[in-house]
Amino acid sequence: MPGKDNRELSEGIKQKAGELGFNICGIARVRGLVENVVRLRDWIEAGMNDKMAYLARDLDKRIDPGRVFSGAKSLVVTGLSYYSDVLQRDPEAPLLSRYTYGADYHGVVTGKLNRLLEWIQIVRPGVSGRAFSDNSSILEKPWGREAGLGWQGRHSILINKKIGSMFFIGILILDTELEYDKPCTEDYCGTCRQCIEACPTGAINENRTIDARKCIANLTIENRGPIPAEFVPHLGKRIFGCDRCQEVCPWNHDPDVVSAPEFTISEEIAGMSVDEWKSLSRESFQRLFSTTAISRVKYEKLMNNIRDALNQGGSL
Ligand code: B12
Ligand code: SF4
Ligand code: SF4
Repeated sequence: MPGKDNRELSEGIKQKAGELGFNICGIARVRGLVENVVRLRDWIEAGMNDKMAYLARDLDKRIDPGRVFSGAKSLVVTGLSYYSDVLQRDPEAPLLSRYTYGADYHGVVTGKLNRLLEWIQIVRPGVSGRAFSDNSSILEKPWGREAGLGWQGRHSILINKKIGSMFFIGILILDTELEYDKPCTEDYCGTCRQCIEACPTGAINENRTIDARKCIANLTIENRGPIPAEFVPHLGKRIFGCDRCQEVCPWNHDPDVVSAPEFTISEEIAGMSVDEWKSLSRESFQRLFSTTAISRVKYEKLMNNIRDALNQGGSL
């Protein structure tokens, strides 16, 4: 396929991605991200993946999407913002992390990517692709950097200069050549260390990785067991995920962004009081959260988190 067609298609993909609601989109050539191997292996050997065993498996696949999808040539990397000014109203209520507001992002992002793929297949028949968003162990943040979308801050999250860091990464792997963006090689953190200083549990390592054994996001979601007693006093009312390192980041203070309407918090959840959270029934849990990312944990885990975060002791 001549270069001009690749350029036109790449421009068309970015335009279509914008029409589908994605805030940012970049394109990278498939390769093995070998520069990540040492850091990744050290992280796993130190046990920093905690109980997320899948992160330690098939490292060759983790760094090379060519081993995940045969014939892979290009990666379209997208960002969909979940930044919102509308937050929970009761300042005493247990805190949800903002990425849980609204619909479960896995389906929203991959749904949009599949529509983008259908459009690509009309323009260039015969192309195959696969959509991912946090449903594989592909190194999504390094791919965001590779596609020119931004840099990984000291808190390890991908930051874009325009929209900050509160966005989901989506990846569409394609078996066709495209025109590629320049990787982001800059570091716009400068001398700032606010996220490291603000992290309630000291989970941020100096080499821009996170010790998941200490991270509240892991302790309240992925780690299905009880939260170790030493971390309970540091939860600060958080019951599902944690936004602290992103909230203090200057790049999130005034992002130039309109977040996806799918991620607006519902009136009912936004208005829940401490007592309503404490007495949340299994039925209400199902009704309120079955279509959100909170359905990732069982009712019992959420109730234990609520108990820990409110520091009540005993069981709910
Ligand atoms: C495991 C995981 C977690 C774990 C571990 C977090 C972590 N930072 O590793 C836990 C459960 C703690 C977690 C928490 C959160 N997560 Co999470 N998580 C993932 C997941 C599945 C894998 C990340 C991973 O591989 N970690 C292992 C480490 C070692 O890899 P890494 O962080 O990518 O860093 C590597 C390189 O970047 C490199 N590196 C860093 N800087 C530099 C510089 C140079 C020069 C080089 C060579 C390398 C390098 O070092 C590492 C080794 O290669 C990804 C989805 C995916 N498949 O990628 C989502 C993902 C990273 N999570 C996401 C989100 C939203 C969150 C939370 C904000 C949710 C919340 N509010 O609670 C928090 C943020 C906590 C934090 N500060 O990171 C988003 C981030 C979006 C973005 N804008 O970047 C992702 C991309 C999911 C998605 N599709 O949107 N998460
Ligand atoms: S999400 Fe919270 S606990 Fe995890 S690194 Fe960021 S501030 Fe620390
Ligand atoms: S808080 Fe500062 S150091 Fe941390 S990611 Fe943001 S700019 Fe970088």
